[in-house]
Order: sequence, then C-alpha cells, then structure tokens
Amino acid sequence: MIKRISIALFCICLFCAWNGWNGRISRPYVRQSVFVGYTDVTTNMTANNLPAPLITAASSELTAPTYSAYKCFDNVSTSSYGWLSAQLDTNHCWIKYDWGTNRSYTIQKYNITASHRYNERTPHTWYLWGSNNGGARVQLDYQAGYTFTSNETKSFEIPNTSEYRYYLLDVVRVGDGADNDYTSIQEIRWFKGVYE
Ligand SMILES: [Ca+2]
Repeated sequence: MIKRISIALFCICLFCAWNGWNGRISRPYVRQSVFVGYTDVTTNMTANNLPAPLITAASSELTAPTYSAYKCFDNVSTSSYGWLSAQLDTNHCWIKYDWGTNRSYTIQKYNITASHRYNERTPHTWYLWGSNNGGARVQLDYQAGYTFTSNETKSFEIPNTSEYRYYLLDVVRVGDGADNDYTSIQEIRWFKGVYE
C-alpha cells in the first residue's frame, strides 16, 4: 500500500515539474489582441438595392438616380454627384446603409467625403446610429461644427465594440450650421478595426 502511494506521489511530482507548478497548469495561455489598423468593409453599390442583399435609403432624394442614396456608396468621388436630399436640413436628413439579413459589422471608423460643389450643403452637425432591427438604435457618434471644402474627406473614429446590421447617418445641420439648405454627401466609407 505504502509503495503504491509513493509511486503515485512520485508521478504527481513529475507531472507538476514538467508543466511548471506556478505557471502553465493554473493559467492557460491567452493571446492578447493588438490593434494594427483599419480595413474598409464598404461594399460598393450600383443601385439602392444592388448588389444584393445590400440596401441603402435616404430621407429623400432630389432626383433619382442622379442623386440617389447609393451614390454615397459607389466609391466614386470624382463626379459632381453624390447623394442630395430633396428636403432642407431642418428636417434631419438621413442616409442609411443596410448590410442585409444575418450580415453585420463592428464599425470603428467612417469617412465622409464632401461633394465637389455646394459646400453649404455638406454635413455640419450629425449623429451616427447603429441598429440590428431597423427600429431600436444606439448612438455611436455625434459631431458638430464641421465644414468641408470641395471633395474633402474627413475620418471619424468611434469607440464601438458591437456589430450592427444598419448604420444611419442623421444630419442635423449643413454648411456653416446656420443654413437652411439641402444635404449633400459625395461618399461614406465604413471601416472595422484589424487586430492581431
Ligand atoms: Ca459617390
């Protein structure tokens, strides 16, 4: 009996020595993720519902398809045309990007590019909302006091850690903030963080 207990204790000691009693047994190795940058996850659109299953929509469009919502996501910044609302900014003009059923991203940065013309129509004050059902939404960002020059791109990082299917940019004011004008955006791009 004593011999068996001695052999068992000896085996336990060997096991502990092999793995390191103070380290590897009690604390499994966990790799720490390190942020290394952003990657553009925007799918370029050719119509408000193409390519499927993506859908974009806006509070209004001055003329379709010339100023349709998808012109904000076509990856074309060189033309005079982007999205242009038919409403004045006092109506909270908004534009929405929907990745489609069972598709979502954790967006942590977005770019806004102004149109070539009419700087008085570029976003001045806005909210960015995230949603997974198109109804209930979470405020992801709020910016105020911006002005854009022609075709200028500005980047905005947001501390978001959740995936959303819908992202909605809700423009409160345009131009210098005192205007009462249409809302125009040439391009919006969505980025997620890359971690290694
Ligand atoms: Ca565009």
